Amino acid sequence: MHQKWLNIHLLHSNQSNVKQNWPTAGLLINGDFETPPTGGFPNPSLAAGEGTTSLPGWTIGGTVELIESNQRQGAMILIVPQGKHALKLGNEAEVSQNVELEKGSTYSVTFSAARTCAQLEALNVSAAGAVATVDLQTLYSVEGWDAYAWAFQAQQEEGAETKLAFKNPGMEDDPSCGPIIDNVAVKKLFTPDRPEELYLIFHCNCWIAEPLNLISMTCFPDNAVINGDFEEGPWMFPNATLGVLLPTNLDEDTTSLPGWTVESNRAVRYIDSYHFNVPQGKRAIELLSGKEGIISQMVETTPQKQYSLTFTLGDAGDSCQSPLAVMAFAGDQAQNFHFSPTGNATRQPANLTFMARAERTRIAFYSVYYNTRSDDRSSLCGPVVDEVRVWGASAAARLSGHGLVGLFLGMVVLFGLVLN
Ligand SMILES: [Ca+2]
Repeated sequence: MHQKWLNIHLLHSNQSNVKQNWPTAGLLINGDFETPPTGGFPNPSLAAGEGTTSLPGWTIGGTVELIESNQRQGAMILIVPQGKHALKLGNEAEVSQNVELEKGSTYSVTFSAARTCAQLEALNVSAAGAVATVDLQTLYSVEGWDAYAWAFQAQQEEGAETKLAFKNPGMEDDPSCGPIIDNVAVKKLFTPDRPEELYLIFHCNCWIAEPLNLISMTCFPDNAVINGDFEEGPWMFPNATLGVLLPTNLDEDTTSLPGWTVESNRAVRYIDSYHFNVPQGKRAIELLSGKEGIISQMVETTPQKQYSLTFTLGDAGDSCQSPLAVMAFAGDQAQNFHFSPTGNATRQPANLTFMARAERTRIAFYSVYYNTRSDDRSSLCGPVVDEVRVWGASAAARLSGHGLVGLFLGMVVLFGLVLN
């Protein structure tokens, strides 16, 4: 990944004015709430909201409660996503941390959240004048918590700090209810450049194996999709066994998944190759919740020109019950692709051709089915997409009819050029 270690200065907001140098990505100060407050962690047998008077690294507003794993609240055991402690936000309570960020850059914040009561619970995340409400009503995993990501653009001048805040927007009848947060990290996002367009004579991708792509030259615009490999995205903890959920960002200017929009009210899951099957590289997207989990991108196209949308369809390896299928859209074309790999394969290629009608064409994906895992029958799962590309197809079609001799002559020339 892009380990460019710019400094993010984090301020001990309620402790001292000592600034720390911090890398571009990682846990906030006491982002896991495992640093004991002065006087130690509160006694978990105290009534809700009592005992938490200070929180290293954070500024508290309203009633917050440091909770401990296995702590009970009535008949319920409170969920601590990571380690031994997490933070519960009471009615309209807020916790915030000041972070020094690079103005104009996009940052993604990753955090774990759980709800406590079987009521509507939500979490407001805000920074730099932007705010998002993350709906915690849907449980995506049986663990009872999930990791989410949300992105914002840093606005503060150099030397000034951005307040990153989490707030419980609700007024529950039961004040002991309220969302739990844990594991808060930020990452500066890098937006991959739009793929270069090379107008040379022959396109070797269509004809020869991948190692020779080094000399790939095209006679039409190459892949038009940004971040089609999904390799750039939000921070993921090395132990992120549940992946990271990407809630809708349809109404927002920024996205935790550069190039892409989650345009549905349900989230999609960002997965890594350490805990899931990923078709290519280290990251991919698992589509959840059928039509309620849609990712899309507007790609640049030339009107009246034919294109191919190609992508890899996969199985996340998370015991997802079949059938798995993806509905793919490109302009006015739509087609579903069932995942039916041969042998032990965990991936298969898919291709949808379309005629561009405008200078920008929407491509989109959702899961055809509403899948759950076979082992617990309730965690949401689904097909995986990766390696999304849009190729100009007309030139490839012409080549397939008449261009073989020319292709090989051209390749000889290319090899000559490369050898020189
Ligand atoms: Ca990938």
